[in-house]
Amino acid sequence: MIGILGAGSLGRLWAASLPAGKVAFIARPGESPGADLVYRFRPFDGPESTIRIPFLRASDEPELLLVTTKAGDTVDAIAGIIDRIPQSAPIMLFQNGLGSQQAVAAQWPDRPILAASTTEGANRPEPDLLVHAGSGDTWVGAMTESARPSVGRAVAFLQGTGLAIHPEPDILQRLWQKLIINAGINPYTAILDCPNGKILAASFYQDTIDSLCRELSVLMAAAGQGKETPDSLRQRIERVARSTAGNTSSMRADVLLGRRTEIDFINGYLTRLGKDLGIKTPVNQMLTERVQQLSSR
Ligand code: KPL
Repeated sequence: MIGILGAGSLGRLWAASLPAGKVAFIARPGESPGADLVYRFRPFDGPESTIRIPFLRASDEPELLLVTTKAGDTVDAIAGIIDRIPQSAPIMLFQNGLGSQQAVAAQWPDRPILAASTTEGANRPEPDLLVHAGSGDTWVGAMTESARPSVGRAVAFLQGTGLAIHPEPDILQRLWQKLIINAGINPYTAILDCPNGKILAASFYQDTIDSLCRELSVLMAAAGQGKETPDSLRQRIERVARSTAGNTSSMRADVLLGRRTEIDFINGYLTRLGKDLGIKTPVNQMLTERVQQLSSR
């Protein structure tokens, strides 16, 4: 049995892709789901179907936990249900950005804590409709040395789902690569209230992106994540902005829906890291504050 904590788009995508009867959502304390979670699933290719996923019963012992909550909810959400998870079950974290994964690993150092980085695209245009918009890859690696032996077991559980999953010896590096892209696209789309591709022609973006990429390049090197020039980071960010030009980023979507954004785990994480390492990060800080103001309105 695989338990899933967080019934958003990604949690529902994994639930729909795993064999029926092998997966259950985990209710948070205070939630008392009477019935199964039922939703329509529109796969990448193929006909739409109805998915019915039960909630974990008191007698069920998950062998693997997938955590698909928002970054800011993760520690509290896990704390609420950790007593139901056997000590040996790998806990796989799917959060965007960085900071929440380290917080979980620090809070439960004796648990096998893994992190995943995924390029699967899923969204919910209606509350009970899940669309698998783009098929991608998911990489899984250990957040701590002691979790390394659990990676193979966790990956094996998720193989055969139709979603491509791979073990990753250096998951932190993958999370950093994604962080750079998110740091250079998401706040601009939220502040400018536009799809990803439209940021490129905006003067606010053009006036600040080079300074942002200089900060990212210095932070990456100081964090032991290798040397990349500001120019090559900018090119990477712009390639993704162009290839996802019509997308509404997750951060813009959060602002539009009045939800808390993940800015504290993207540019906010980079700002905190800069403070810890004595590196100035005025552009990351400005972007963080501007997005925080948007979502507090
Ligand atoms: O990951 C994304 C996000 O929206 O969070 C990008 C790559 C910007 C695609 O929209």
